[in-house]
Amino acid sequence: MAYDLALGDRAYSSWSMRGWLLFERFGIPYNAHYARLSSDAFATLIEGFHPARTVPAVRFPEAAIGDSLAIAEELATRHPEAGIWPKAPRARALARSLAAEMHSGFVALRRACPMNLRVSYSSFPVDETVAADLRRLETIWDHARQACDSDGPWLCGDYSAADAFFAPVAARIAGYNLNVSASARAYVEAHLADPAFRRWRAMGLVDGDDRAEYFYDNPRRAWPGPVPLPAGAVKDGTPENTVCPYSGKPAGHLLEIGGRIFGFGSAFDRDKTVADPQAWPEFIRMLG
Ligand SMILES: N[C@@H](CCC(=O)N[C@@H](CS)C(=O)NCC(=O)O)C(=O)O
Repeated sequence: MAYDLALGDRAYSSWSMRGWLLFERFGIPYNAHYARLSSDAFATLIEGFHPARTVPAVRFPEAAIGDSLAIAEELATRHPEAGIWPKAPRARALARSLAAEMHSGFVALRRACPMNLRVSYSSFPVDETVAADLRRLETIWDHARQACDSDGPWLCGDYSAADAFFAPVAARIAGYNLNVSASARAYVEAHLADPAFRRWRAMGLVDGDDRAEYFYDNPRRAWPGPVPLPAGAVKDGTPENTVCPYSGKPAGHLLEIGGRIFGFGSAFDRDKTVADPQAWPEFIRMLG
């Protein structure tokens, strides 16, 4: 069964990103319901998940709940096969501790550098409290990787909820070009290249107007993650496909890539694909 999942602005809502990654990254079925933060639509959406009052929120058959850490634990209990927490006791204990520290900590970093997936600054000076948060991240990330003998990119072996919890931190380090060690930067790069992260960001780039309060006047640079394949929305042309690869709806909204035309069931599905074509397995399969 698919759970109803309430989420906010993809570009700015770091807790929504964590919640969504828990479903998307671990193959747990969901129906996503989005509303922009502080909108009337958000108030209506969250009312439907009472008593939750923030996103992410999930409707389980017995109760609706908010709070990303509670959602992670509840999903892990309901779906033990999904691998939300590592199986090995040491890795599992550390992954839980990492997610909890993220959930309750790093206040200076979170305040000074709100997540904004639409921009990257070439320089963003930070004070010593933010620098201390960055040093703490380096310490716990290095410790986890060593203690868990992680030979891949993630903290405690395979991707776990701990990594989902740090994905928005990786986005902040990338977006604000924050100074971290080589090993921390490699971990950030793994997030930026992760297809699920890229899908969330691609949606965040196209799901509404910029919110000025999340932007600073600092000099900007290109987003430091993988460079998307060049693609664009077009009005005219005959698509190679007849139905949308995501929704199965008629392929009426057109995209051009490398001289080829493909159609999608909505402008949003087309635009999220334009934003990062390689992030979408259904589209890549169609592209051949
Ligand atoms: N501790 C919560 C924090 C969730 C949270 O603060 N979500 C924000 C969006 S990033 C929200 O829903 N804000 C709307 C509001 O406060 O009205 C969690 O882990 O999920």
